[in-house]
Amino acid sequence: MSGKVVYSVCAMCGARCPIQVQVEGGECKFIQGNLHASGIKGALCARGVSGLSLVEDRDRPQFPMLRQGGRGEGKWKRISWDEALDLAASKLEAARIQHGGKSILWSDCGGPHADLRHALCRALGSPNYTAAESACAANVHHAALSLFGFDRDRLVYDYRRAKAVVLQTFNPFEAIDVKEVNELLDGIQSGARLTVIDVRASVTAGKADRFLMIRPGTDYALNLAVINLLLTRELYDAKFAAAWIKPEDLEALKAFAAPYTPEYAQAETGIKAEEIIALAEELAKAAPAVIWHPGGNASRYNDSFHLARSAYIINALLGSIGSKGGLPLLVRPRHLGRQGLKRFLDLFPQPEEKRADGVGSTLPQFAGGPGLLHLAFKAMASGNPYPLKAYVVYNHDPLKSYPEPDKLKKALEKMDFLLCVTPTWTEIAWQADLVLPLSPHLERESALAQRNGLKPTFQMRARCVDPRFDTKPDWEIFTGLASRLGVSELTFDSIKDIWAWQLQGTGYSLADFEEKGFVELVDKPVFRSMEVYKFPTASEKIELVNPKWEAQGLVSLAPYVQKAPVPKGSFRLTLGRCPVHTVSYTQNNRLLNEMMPDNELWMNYDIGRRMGIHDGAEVEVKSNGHGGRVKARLSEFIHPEAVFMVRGFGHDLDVETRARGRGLAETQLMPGGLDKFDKAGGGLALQEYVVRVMRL
Ligand SMILES: Nc1nc2c(c(=O)[nH]1)N[C@H]1C(S)=C(S)[C@@H](COP(=O)(O)OP(=O)(O)OC[C@H]3O[C@@H](n4cnc5c(=O)[nH]c(N)nc54)[C@H](O)[C@@H]3O)O[C@H]1N2
Ligand SMILES: Nc1nc2c(c(=O)[nH]1)N[C@H]1C(S)=C(S)[C@@H](COP(=O)(O)OP(=O)(O)OC[C@H]3O[C@@H](n4cnc5c(=O)[nH]c(N)nc54)[C@H](O)[C@@H]3O)O[C@H]1N2
Ligand code: SF4
Ligand SMILES: [Mo]
Repeated sequence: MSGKVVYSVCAMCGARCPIQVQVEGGECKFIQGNLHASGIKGALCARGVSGLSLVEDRDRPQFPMLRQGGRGEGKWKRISWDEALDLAASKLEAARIQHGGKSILWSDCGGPHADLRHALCRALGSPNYTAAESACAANVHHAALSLFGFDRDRLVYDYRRAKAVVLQTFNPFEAIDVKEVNELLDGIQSGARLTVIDVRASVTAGKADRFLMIRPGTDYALNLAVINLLLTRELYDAKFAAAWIKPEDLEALKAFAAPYTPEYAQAETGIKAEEIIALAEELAKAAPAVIWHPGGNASRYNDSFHLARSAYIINALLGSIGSKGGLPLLVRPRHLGRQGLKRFLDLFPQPEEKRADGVGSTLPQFAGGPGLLHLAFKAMASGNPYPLKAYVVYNHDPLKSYPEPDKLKKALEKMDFLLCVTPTWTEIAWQADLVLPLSPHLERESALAQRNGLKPTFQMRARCVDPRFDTKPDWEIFTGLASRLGVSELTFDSIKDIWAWQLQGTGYSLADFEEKGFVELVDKPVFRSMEVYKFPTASEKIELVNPKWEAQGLVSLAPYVQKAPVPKGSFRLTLGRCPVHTVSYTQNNRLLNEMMPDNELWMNYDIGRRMGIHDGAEVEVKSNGHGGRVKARLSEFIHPEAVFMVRGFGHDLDVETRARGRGLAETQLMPGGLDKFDKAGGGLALQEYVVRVMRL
């Protein structure tokens, strides 16, 4: 092919896979996974490919827009970038001067390219940098923190060398990260036994050696039974326990787990006791090359924090924490005696003000991390602990990804200034005072990203084609704001200057990225030794009982609370992903909309037929008087107590011409949802809803 190959990074979801794009005459002709990246193998998912259709998409915001009418009225005036950046800077400055930097709330999609933005938020003196974590993985993060003293991303999943893998509430063959999919397939090919625990037969379940269909919301009972078996049958790794678990904690765990026999779990979960015993025995044989995945999006139930803890505890009992084929420790450049990318964030002191969401103050057990956005919304509505006055939203839509959008819209009225930086229309952007249109990833560069793992890597997002409309890359927007706000440390004239600054002291230069678009700091995976390792907890061991949590009256070993059976005609609402859409981002994408324009409500075939519901028939779904209509999809392969919906549908903005009016928004089914929150884990409980389904 003529033209050139540009190496870059996908941004159609948070996985940020390395890609390569064939560019000819200023157009993207072909896109694939970066062939040099060993975990990618040239592959991309459908959403990655659909990045191409964003380029010419006229449904997206095409120039900076200033609100004219009331919030959400949709009256806009086109302004120039200079005017837009001047205005944004002056509004942020006004908030800072009148109410302090802390009055600025920032929410962001996060991810490995976020350093520059996070640094700007800090430079403004705001402690309130957040991401959608409390609707995603906060419970897993905090489970890891409470046991190991570090975040969940400090452990890697070594699928390739695993002998047994358990995926629970986790569906990686549809909730895709290309590298993870490839590594898991490699592991399976090398003989790893795969167990999938799900309420329905997902694509991942289709690849399992053992599929356990579980009653929705009862997973914790299952895990406690597995812990019980490992301890009572002495299937656990006594050497690992002696090294890393305090004897009194192990005793406490034994006593705690004693009532949770396999028979108890069978009665709760519907999974046969023999199956549970067989699983525990199989894992003990495969140990320590075992992965019991603690879950991705764990904002589901009241006990999701404890479920994630129990998964980690099972790994610890099997000795797989820190082990090859299990969950080895993350490797950073410094573990290799190398210097990582220089961080913009480190240029600014951490603001002394307390966070508006209470993380680190009224919630002292949580530290660092991206905060708890739903609690920041509470602060926005109440003005407590202090008034929030300006809200910056980057690549994220809390009006689709958090429950109770109407409540949130009301709180937004209190903002003096709402700024949205986005490549596509979002509900929140529609409410904004100022919309800054971001160039989609194929049209922009971003600051370099450091990907830690078994092979630390620096990756570069390069521009494949020039911006189509009057849009700008992220770095231009944020350095433009920085220069106007007098933040000289973040004022750069070109992306090359930014990259060169980040690379200072690393031993690499820009030329090193030409060949592949990334640089790996080592050739082979590195496994850190556990011999000399100390966990960063008070006891330097794994804290099955964590004093910080206990001091807050939060029990570390929490009893399982039985799930009541659902009444006839009612179901537990379960949610998830499909392979061709990203959260609420892609429903209006031309290619993906063609593949899947609507979501459906999965329900059990026999139950549906008994209710007189046909496959494909429209049904009414209601939760406490809230709800809407959606098509039923009858399946033999879903638990009779569950219904399941792919999330992110039900868009109603006129500007989203393809997605508008298609499917049902699951957030309609979560009345009171912003308050269903677990103080121990920080995550929302987005699946604690019983819905009624009615034939029309
Ligand atoms: N295609 C695609 N891939 C994605 C994303 C995307 O939007 N689209 N998003 C990315 C993000 S942000 C995340 S956090 C991850 C999420 O990744 P996952 O958490 O794996 O995704 P989900 O589909 O939400 O949930 C996984 C499974 O949990 C099952 N489940 C629901 N309730 C229960 C229950 O009570 N018990 C059990 N055992 N199972 C249950 C669902 O049926 C579903 O198959 O995916 C990432 N990858
Ligand atoms: N009810 C309910 N709520 C949920 C979930 C659920 O399953 N059910 N899942 C939760 C989870 S796991 C997560 S991670 C959050 C996600 O919450 P969000 O981050 O808000 O979800 P997205 O739909 O990925 O992003 C929203 C918008 O940001 C822009 N955008 C986001 N990421 C990118 C990007 O990388 N590149 C570009 N170019 N634009 C981007 C797009 O305009 C997109 O429409 O939602 C959570 N909320
Ligand atoms: S998993 Fe798919 S959408 Fe996500 S970054 Fe990779 S290719 Fe893009
Ligand atoms: Mo997520």
